[in-house]
Amino acid sequence: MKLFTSVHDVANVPAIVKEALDLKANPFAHQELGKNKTIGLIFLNPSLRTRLSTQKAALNLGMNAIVMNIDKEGWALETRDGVVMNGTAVEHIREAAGVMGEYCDILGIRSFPSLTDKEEDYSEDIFNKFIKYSGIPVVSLESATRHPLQSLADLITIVEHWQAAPSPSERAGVRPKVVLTWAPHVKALPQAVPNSFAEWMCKAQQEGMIDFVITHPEGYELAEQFTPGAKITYNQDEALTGADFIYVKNWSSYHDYGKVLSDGEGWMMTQEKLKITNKGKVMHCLPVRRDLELGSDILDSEDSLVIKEAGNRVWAAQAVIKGILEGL
Ligand code: AN0
Ligand code: CP
Repeated sequence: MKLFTSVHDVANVPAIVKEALDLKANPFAHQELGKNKTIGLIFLNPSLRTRLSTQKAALNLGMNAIVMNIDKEGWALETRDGVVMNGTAVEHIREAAGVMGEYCDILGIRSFPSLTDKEEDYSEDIFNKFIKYSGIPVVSLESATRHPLQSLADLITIVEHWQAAPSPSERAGVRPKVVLTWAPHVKALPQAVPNSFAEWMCKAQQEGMIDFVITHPEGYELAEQFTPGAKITYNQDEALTGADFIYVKNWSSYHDYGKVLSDGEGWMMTQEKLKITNKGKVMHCLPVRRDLELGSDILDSEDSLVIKEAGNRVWAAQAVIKGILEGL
């Protein structure tokens, strides 16, 4: 693997899920693979999970990991071409990325969207410039439109919990129903997490691993390229009926780009709503706003997988970095 920007960079999705679960069972089996290799983790935005889990994954593979919060600690970057740099930007992305390529064997980049310019965000201009000018393999730590390490960890979590409980024989040959449900938020958030989750779940559905349903209020339709084969409904109750995994996430509007269209009254996930599911387990990528997106009655209960899900970020990152190291 030379790049990890979306599910399309993965040749075999069930195989990478299995690889991640094997790494979880045996984390230090490949410590020689990363010896004397360096991964640079560059954050243009805040992070807790992605930063710590990816660093830990690299260390488990014997790599050196260097981390930079470039938004706070680096020179202000100019990302546009053809501009005279007589403003506040000190350094151009061409030089900054080129230099990172000199120091590292693999680069991880987090770069959120502006949510003001849909065309620019969806062209992945900044992320693609890091790929172009660093000249080394790049892993997405969440780009403007996708968060593939999160989505892989989500799929790992679904597969592992479906296989394990309540009894493997009962579930043999049965596909879990996975529901992505929009939730309220006070801020305009990117579509990256739901785009990416949908893209991975649609692929998992094609592979016969799950059945996938998306529910959201009118106006929050995701870009169609991310949802091939998904069932999409405005009726949350209909979506939740019989659900085995409920993935809760807010996102801002794609069509009315970056806008919060309503306060989302009634869309928060609660224990009461779980009653119509199939003893559904609740997931969220975190960070989560308690009692706004998701009820604390769920977060503090056995129905929540959010901590285990975040734990699986390590194995997702380790499987991806291992795949890239093998191709170096
Ligand atoms: C970000 C988002 O929704 O993309 C990061 C999630 C991993 N969330 C927030 O900004 C709260
Ligand atoms: N889920 C996730 O990516 O969390 P962070 O933003 O804290 O990295």
